[in-house]
Amino acid sequence: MSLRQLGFRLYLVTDRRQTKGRPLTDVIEECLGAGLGAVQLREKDLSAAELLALAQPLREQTQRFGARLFINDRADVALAVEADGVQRGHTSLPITLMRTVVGSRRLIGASVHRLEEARSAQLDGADFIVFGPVYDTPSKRPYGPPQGVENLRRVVREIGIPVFAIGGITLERVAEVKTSGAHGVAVISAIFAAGRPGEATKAFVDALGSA
Ligand code: TZP
Repeated sequence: MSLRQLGFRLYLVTDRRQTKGRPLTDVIEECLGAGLGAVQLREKDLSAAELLALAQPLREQTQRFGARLFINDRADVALAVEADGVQRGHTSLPITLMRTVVGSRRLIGASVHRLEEARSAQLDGADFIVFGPVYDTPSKRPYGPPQGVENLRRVVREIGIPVFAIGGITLERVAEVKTSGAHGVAVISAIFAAGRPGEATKAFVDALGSA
């Protein structure tokens, strides 16, 4: 998987509780219209059937805009909706077995918190890494202190596959994140909690540059 093939630098991770009462699909539609290149459906409390009910419209929307769709953890749901890939977390199937399930045509993103985990994910065949939390973010305090930009820089230096920074990413921090050489950023609240998610998306896309 070359950097060119991945095709996105902004990776929007869903949290349907942060949409200010709007349907998730409305917010996603607005963001896709503003140039969003990839969405990860991450609603960990939902059953497979409930996830499927959200994933189906997201598949239709992302396809219409030529954007990628990833499903967090659930390789079965990813296959069911013909998503572009799956995002692996710490309690997911091991990457090698996930690959057996999703095949070589779908992408596997690996969420990691440390350099050693990033190394193993790459060895096991992940297509890209999501590393964090880089900055302090209320939703991730259970994972301990933020990793910081220096650790992000180390991961980027050692890892050949694209690295996305996650955790407390704001528009103002994009310039600092870019100094690490990270391929892109993964974001929840900076877009979902924005007054106008579409405008926030456009600002991120412009700041990140073309994929
Ligand atoms: N993984 C590491 S930090 C995080 C996840 C899912 C939450 C990121 O949320 P925000 O609002 O973009 O800081």
